[in-house]
Amino acid sequence: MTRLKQDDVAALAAGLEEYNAELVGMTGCSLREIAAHAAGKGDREDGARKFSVAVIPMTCGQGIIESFAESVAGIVNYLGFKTVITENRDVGGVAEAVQNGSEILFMADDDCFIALNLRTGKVSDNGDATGRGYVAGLVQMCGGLKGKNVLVIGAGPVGTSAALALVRVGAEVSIYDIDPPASQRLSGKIIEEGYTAKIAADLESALAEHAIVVDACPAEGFIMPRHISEKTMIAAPGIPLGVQAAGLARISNRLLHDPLQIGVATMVFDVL
Ligand code: 2YC
Repeated sequence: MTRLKQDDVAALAAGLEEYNAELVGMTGCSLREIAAHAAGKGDREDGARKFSVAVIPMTCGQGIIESFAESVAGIVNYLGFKTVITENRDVGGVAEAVQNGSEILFMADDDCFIALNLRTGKVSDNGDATGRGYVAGLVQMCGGLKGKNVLVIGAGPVGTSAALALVRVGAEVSIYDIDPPASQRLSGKIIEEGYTAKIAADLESALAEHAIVVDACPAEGFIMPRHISEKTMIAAPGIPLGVQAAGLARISNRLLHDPLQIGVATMVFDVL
C-alpha cells in the first residue's frame, strides 16, 4: 500500500467539484452514484444529512500526513454528510468523536484505513472499498463488462477486491502480478467464489491483448503509449499512476485515477 504524500492530497478538497464533473464526463455518473453502486446501495440523497461523521488524525507509525484528514473530510462533506475533524488525535480523538455524537468514524494508521459505523458496527476497509469503487466506475465507463476481457495488474488488497468485483459482474479476468505466487493466491480466491480467472505470465503481451485494464499496483509509468489505443479504458487506483506521462494525452478521458475520492466515497456508502 503506497503511503500518500501531502502533495498527493493538498489540493484535493478544493478540486472536488471539478473532479466530479470529469467523472460524470467519463462515466455518466457522479462520485456519489459510483460509490452507491459499489456498495450495492441506492444513493439516498435524503438520508445523508442525518449522519454525522468524524475524521480522527492518527499520529502513530510514520505519523500525520498533512492534508490527509482534511481531504477525507472534504470528500465526505462533498457527499452531503456533516463532517468534523476532531481536535484531539488518536485515542483522545475517538473519545471526542463519540462524546460529540458522531456516528461514523474515519481513521487511518500506516497499515489500515477504515470507516466505522458506531451504531451498526459496520466496518469498511479502504483497500476493499477502493477495488469495488473503481470497478463500479469502469462498468459505467465501458457500458457494462459482462463477457469482456479485463486485465488486473497487482494482486494486493485493491487488485483482489477489484478482481472479485469484476468476476461478479461477468467479466473475463486475467491477473498479472510481479510475484507469480500472488497471482496464484488471487486465482485461488476467485475459484473459491465459484468463478475462474486466467494468470498472465508476461506483462507486455498481456497489455497488448487487453483494451480494458485495472492498474492496482504501485509501479509507475509502465503503461507506454504503444499499449494505448482508441479502445483502451483504464481504472487506476494504484499510486503512483502506471500510465506513462507521454501516454496520458491518448487516454485522458478514459482513465479513472485519484488518490482518495472513489475509495473514501465507497467507504461511506459501505457503512451507511
Ligand atoms: O494523517 C493521518 O492520520 C495518518 N495517520 C494517515 C496515514 C495514511 C496511510 N495510508 C495511506 O497513505 C494510503 C491509504 C489512504 C490508502 C493507501 N495508502
